[in-house]
Amino acid sequence: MDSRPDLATALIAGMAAGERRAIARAITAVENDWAEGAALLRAVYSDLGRARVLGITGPPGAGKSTLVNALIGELRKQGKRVGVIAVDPSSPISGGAVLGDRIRMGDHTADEGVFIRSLASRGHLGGLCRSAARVVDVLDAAGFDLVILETVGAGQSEVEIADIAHTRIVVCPPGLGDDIQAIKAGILEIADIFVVNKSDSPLADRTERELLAMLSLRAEAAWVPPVLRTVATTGVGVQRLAEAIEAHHAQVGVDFRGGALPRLKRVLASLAADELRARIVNRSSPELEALCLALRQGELDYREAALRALEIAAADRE
Ligand SMILES: Nc1nc2c(ncn2[C@@H]2O[C@H](COP(=O)(O)OP(=O)(O)OP(=O)(O)O)[C@@H](O)[C@H]2O)c(=O)[nH]1
Ligand SMILES: [Mg+2]
Repeated sequence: MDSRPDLATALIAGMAAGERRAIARAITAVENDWAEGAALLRAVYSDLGRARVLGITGPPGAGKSTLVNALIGELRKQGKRVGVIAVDPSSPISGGAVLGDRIRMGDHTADEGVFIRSLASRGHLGGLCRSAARVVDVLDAAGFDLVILETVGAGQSEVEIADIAHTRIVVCPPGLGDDIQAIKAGILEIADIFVVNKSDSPLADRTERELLAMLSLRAEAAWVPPVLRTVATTGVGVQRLAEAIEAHHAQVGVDFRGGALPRLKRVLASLAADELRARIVNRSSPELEALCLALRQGELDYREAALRALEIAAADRE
């Protein structure tokens, strides 16, 4: 008899009781595509969608983790339970040490209402977007009111991960100079709230002005992203940030799963792309190898070869 569904049942019960070990184990199971992970997600699926997902992204060292740490303090004051997923962090939240796959948070380690997990992008089975989406589901099922997703950088994968979030916060530290242009091209368009963190720096005024100037070029919309100043290390401005998150939530609504079709389509495209990449890159197939040779010898152009690779991967249902 397969005992894995039983294990999933035990994990769900443990999660409902707020047991950290059960939550950690469930996350590991879904991350690694274990059978009990799949059983667990199937079992909880109809209960999902209660947690609000907050995406926090921005360049390395912008102060995202410090801000998350401060924000958790604010949310805990309101009695909310908070899950945090830090994607590929180069520096740990609140200056703690990365211990295995967990990050120790200086201020909130002992708090039962807070759960923090890091997700490494390197060497990961499947794609990061899929992992992040599944871990969000586990924390949602575990009853966290808010799940915060911290991602680094301004690349496409951050935009994809940010699509999972209901409210997207882009952290812009002062003194980015021309880098703000690079951010502009990607994540500026997806921001619901801008935060000029490290606003104890004299360069913060300029960054704020630049962001406001960029925003003035945006088309009129029901929600105008605010530009907020914070000093994450001291907590200045964090209460206003929590209020802005609440305001965005009230304006945009909670029905994310049913309500935002274009966004869900993008999430689906990322998930499909992850799956496709895994099939093409990780599996050995004589057909794919022949295709690579044909491409190298100029018998096919890239687009033809890519379309052929799609067909081969689609037929691969291992
Ligand atoms: N002066 C000042 N320093 C800050 C502020 N917020 C964060 N820092 C410092 O900036 C450094 C980077 O902070 P992190 O919170 O690790 O930044 P991060 O964006 O999470 O970094 P990565 O996850 O590595 O991309 C740390 O030394 C923080 O103490 C702030 O508001 N003012
Ligand atoms: Mg960080």
